[in-house]
Amino acid sequence: MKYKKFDTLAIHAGESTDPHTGAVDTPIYQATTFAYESADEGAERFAHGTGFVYTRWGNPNISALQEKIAALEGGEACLATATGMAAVATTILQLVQSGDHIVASNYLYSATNTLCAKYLPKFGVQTSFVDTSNPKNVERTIQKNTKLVYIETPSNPALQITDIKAITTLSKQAGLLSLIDNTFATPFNQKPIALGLDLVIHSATKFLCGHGDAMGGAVIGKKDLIEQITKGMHRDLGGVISPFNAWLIARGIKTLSVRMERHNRNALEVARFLQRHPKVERVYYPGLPEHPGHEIAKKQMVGFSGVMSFEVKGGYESGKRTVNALKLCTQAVSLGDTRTLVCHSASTTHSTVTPEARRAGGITDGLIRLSVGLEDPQDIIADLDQALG
Ligand code: LCS
Repeated sequence: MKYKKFDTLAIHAGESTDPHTGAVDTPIYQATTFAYESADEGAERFAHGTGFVYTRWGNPNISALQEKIAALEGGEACLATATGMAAVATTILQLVQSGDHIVASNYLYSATNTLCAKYLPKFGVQTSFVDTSNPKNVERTIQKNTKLVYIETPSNPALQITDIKAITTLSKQAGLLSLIDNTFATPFNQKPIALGLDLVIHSATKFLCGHGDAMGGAVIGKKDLIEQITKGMHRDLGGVISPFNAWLIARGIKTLSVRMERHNRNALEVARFLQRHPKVERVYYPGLPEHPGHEIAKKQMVGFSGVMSFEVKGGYESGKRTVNALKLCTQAVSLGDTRTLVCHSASTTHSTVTPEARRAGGITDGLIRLSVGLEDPQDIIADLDQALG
């Protein structure tokens, strides 16, 4: 029987009972290489990809994770990678060639921005960064040699919202591939493939894993595109996820629904508290009606996820002082963990981005990013209150 509901798929998709022991979910196949009975069988595996050969080419735990993520995103296939950046880099490098052009959001995760702005030009690929919250900016930036459009919504760390449907429509009209980083939303809150987008990318290190204990990435889309990336750049560049990390992330995803419901609820409560606080200049959370992307977010998201940013009055020093005074919320990069993580963006995650690019991406000096965890929201609020005070 084929199950279709999200909660059921999160638990059952990709899992298989071990035929040798009856272990109910996929055991960990901590192996680099897989024996074949004869040279003919080896030749068959190499030629047609039937069975496993070498973990850089595939492994039962990686397959299990890929099947689970593809099912949740509603995509035909998925490639799981060692990190989110391995997914971003491998995908883009496979799809472009010298002379191509990319249109991208001017508020991408910092390493994705660096890849497009600093490294791709070395291979003759140029990127135009535009404010994709207005799709007209994308439309007017498309050139004859544009190959793909790359968006991130909600974006890291300032939570800008891009209209996925509008980007899909204009990409299709122009014959371009459309890509989205869906890390912040997760497939629980947002399903870009159902809105027509070609490829969905994740840092699985975040909410998909959910527990801050494994790095991973994923790209999901049509079978032929995923196969092209898998059999192309991925195998040769080698950004392969370890079987143990694939297993940990697959385990994390089993509770994705319950965790995301709680992340959504806690974050909304914390955002409302911060919005009322006299020391807070502004709160960036798409769940608040005052957010400029709220109406679009409401249209394309089930919930608004667990990450927000807020600006404290007093700029850079005040931002640092506030995070230093927190006791329950942990100062650390990353997001999507069970515990609340907090980070002063200008001095940490975005310190390598030029100040101009930072400002263009909405990252002001006093901006604090908060990944609201699964603790009791009253305890999180009390900690923020004492730190701001
Ligand atoms: N995409 C987004 C939206 C991200 O937030 C990150 C990492 C990545 C891609 C890359 O994923 P990774 O290779 O780390 O698995 N974001 C981080 C952050 O905000 N703080 O530390 C890492």
